[in-house]
Amino acid sequence: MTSLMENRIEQAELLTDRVELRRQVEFTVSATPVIDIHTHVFSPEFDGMFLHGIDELLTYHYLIAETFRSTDLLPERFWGMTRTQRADLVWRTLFVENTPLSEAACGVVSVLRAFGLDPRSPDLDDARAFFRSQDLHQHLDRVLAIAGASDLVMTNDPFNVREVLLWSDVTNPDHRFHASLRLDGLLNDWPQAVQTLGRRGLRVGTEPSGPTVSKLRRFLDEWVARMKPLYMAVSLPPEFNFPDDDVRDLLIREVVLPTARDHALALALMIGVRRGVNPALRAAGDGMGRADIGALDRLCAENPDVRFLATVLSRENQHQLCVSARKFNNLMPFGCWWFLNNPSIVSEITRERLELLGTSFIPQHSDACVLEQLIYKWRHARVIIAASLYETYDRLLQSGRAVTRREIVRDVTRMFSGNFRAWVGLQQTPCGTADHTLESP
Ligand code: RAT
Ligand code: ZN
Repeated sequence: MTSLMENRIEQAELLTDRVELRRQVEFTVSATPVIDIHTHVFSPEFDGMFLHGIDELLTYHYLIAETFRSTDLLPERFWGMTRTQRADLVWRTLFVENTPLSEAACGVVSVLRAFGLDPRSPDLDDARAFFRSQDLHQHLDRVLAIAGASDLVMTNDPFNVREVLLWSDVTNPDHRFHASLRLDGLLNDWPQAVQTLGRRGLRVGTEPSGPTVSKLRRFLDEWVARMKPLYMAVSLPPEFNFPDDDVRDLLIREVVLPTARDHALALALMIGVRRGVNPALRAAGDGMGRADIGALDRLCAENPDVRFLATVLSRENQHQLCVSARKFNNLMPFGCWWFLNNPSIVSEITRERLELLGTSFIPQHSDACVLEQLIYKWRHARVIIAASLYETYDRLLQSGRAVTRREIVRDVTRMFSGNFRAWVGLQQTPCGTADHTLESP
């Protein structure tokens, strides 16, 4: 009897009308809180590293690269300017003298509109006055609420002198901000790492042998204890290989993977960045290349007891990453990274992932460096994710199986937070998502 009734209720809830289906998907995707699993936003306790406001937004390296395409200014002149002068130049070049069509420029427009500011303003006076007048903590709450982000993961670098100093003062960071232990400093420039560690009194040999490995294991243990990271992470060049006969391979095998096992920490691999292609542009001068996904396959196959998160920077690698994830259930694809974070490519990748992996992936991370970028990165991402998901449900409907609203909520929650929580063992806290309720429009 009960199951008959349940069946009837379930039938009544089936979304068989396409217009209603689209409405429900769009609503659910826009209202479901997300865990932003990779950002460069710091919590306010990290004094000087918590970036926010219009000048930081405009001097984002994505926009700096674009500014150089529309001005003859030499990089050294640009770097000789103050932050305010740089922001003025970017505004004039990309927003006044040109139409802000690129994704990064359009993002600034979305942020300004979210606060009722004029994106056609000839100067930054009003925007600066607005951001100056905000109470920082209220502003943070407001931005997170608009972005619908319940939690953020920072990028925390134990090789960054400035950050290391701050960690000794940060005792009680905002509970919505979580750490990730970034290993670029260890894995991507070993000679430099030897020097940095030496300056901190940790003498390690240039050829990492037994004693050096023990010291490095202790070094990471200490940082794990201090940061309590949700995962460890490294960005890698397109040439990354596994196995390999270089120092990085040895460090991964002897130091990083044992640390991952000991602390039950996932390892995030971000593959495909070619640093300093044009060094004169500094952070704006990084490029990319196609990676060998076979290396990732071999890493996952050799280490079935370690969970890997992976994102790859080349569009050409995306399909193969999905196929690898079908082979290895210790591999979680995440995000549309950096140069991929454009609507056309996010749409393609998200549809490809839904088709190959169902909901067993993490569709996006923001990579935001400046607080308010969370607004546009998530607003824009949600529009594309909703469209891709609607298309997928619609195909299912045409095949003969409708979904219910409850199933949509379950699916979106899994992709926006559930997969990540399960992967890194992050419990739901009572305060984490209290503000977000899924009331139908
Ligand atoms: O995506 C970016 O904004 C890059 O500048 C990097 O931060 C990259 O995401 C990284 O984490 O190395
Ligand atoms: Zn990043």
